Formats: sequence, C-alpha cells, structure tokens
Amino acid sequence: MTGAARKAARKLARDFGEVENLQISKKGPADFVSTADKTAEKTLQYELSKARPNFGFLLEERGEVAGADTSNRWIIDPLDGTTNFLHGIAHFAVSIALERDGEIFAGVIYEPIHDQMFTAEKGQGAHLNGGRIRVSGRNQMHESLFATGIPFKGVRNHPLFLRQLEAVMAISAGVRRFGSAALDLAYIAAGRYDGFWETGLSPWDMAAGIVLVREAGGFVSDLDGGQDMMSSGAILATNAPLREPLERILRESASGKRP
Ligand code: 2AM
Ligand code: CA
Repeated sequence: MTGAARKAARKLARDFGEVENLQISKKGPADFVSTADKTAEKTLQYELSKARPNFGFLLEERGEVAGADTSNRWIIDPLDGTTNFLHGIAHFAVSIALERDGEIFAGVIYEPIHDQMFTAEKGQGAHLNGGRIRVSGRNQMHESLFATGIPFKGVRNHPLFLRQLEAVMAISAGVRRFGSAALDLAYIAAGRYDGFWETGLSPWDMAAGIVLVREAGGFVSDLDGGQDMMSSGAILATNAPLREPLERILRESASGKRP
C-alpha cells in the first residue's frame, strides 16, 4: 500500500509543480488536474492489482470494480484535497484503505509535499513515517483545536453547518478548514487536531482515516453516535475525553438548542 501510494504521489507532486504555471491561463488548470487525478488512480489500481490480483476496488473516479475475492476490497481516493491541488495549495494526499469483510482493516494516507506517510493496520497501531502516533490527550473544549469541512455550492446543508460552527467556535481554541478530509483524519490520529466533523463525504474520503484514528486510540462515529459514516457521509472523529462534549454540542446545535 505504501509503495503504491509513493508511486502515484511521485507523479502527482511533479504535476503539482505544473499547476502553478497554469493558474494564469483563463481556463485555469482544471483539465490538467483532472488528468493528473485519473493517472494517479490508474497507477494505484495497477500497483495494487499486481500485489493482490483478486481484490476488488472502490475508486473515486472509476467506481466499483469487482474482484474474484469478495471479502477484500481497496477503497481509494487518488487525490484528496483536489480543490487545494487545483489552486496550487500544497495540502493534498493519496488515500488507500483495505476493507476486509465489510470492516476497514488497514489504511495509508500519504502527503507527498512534506513526505508524511500515515499508516495503520487493525490491532497494530497507527504510525507516521514509521513512528507511533496517538490522538491528543486534551480534555477541555476551550483548549482544543477542531477541524471541519465548510460546505460549498451544491447539496450540503449550509444553515445546519453554520449553527454547528457557531457552537464549536464559541467554546474552543479554534476551528480550521484545510480542505482534505483524509488529512484531517490523519491529523486527528497524530494528535494535531483534537476533533473533526464533516458531512457530505464519500467512503474514499474517510475509509483510510477511520482505521488511522481508531488505531491511534481515537473514536470515530457519524454525527448521531452511530457507525453509518460510510453510507451517511457524516463523520465525527476525536479522542476519548472530547467525544461526549463534541457529540453533544453538534447534536444540540443541529436541533436548534444551541448556541
Ligand atoms: P476531494 O478533494 O477528493 O474532492 C473537503 O471538504 C473534503 O470534501 C475533501 O476531502 C474532498 O475530497 C471532499 N469532497 C467530497 N465531495 C466533494 C465535492 N463535490 N467537492 C469538493 N470536495 C468534495
Ligand atoms: Ca476525496
């Protein structure tokens, strides 16, 4: 998984250099980025098929590709943080998860520009460039830093998000929006952020991050405290002490009880 991620990322990093040159053109680098994204996905599919010929795939670009082995499936986002990449902002990642019998078994999130390789395997802990990582130990909302995703043009529920943001910003040390859900989850696993929530995501945005956070000692749920993250697209990730207060504040702001 790490080998495939590095291979795809090497080309992505080169393409990222090109993107800057394309900003000044009227159309911008959109088509170029879309090709870079698809090429990265092809590389990942090729490399992982070579290693495990029978596993299936769930790919952001190509969708579902059935494998002979029905219990193992790769869930892949070749370029998470596409908007950042498109705008020449160096915060994006390759995300690969291995789902086994319906459960995320292993995950790799690779951020090529700063060479950060986040890895986790069920029961083996979470690592950054080979060193063990843990979720943060902060237990006070007012000391805690949260990450989220701000809804954009389209289907997401903007008023609900504004209520949640208002409630969290009022009692925390700050809220960040960096634009890659995969890296947000990896940063939770590394103890950088203390909590993260977002809605409207797809399975490939969060699959690898889920096992990373869990193996780093954190908690992942949907916004109702259930485990329907992958199907609902809503996710909350945090450490043990902040789990209850963060869940509560998001729930109460959704129901209009807060702020
Ligand atoms: P992407 O960069 O692969 O599109 C940002 O809020 C997060 O939402 C990113 O992880 C981004 O993944 C994800 N996302 C999912 N659907 C999106 C969309 N239609 N537009 C922008 N970001 C989207
Ligand atoms: Ca994504």
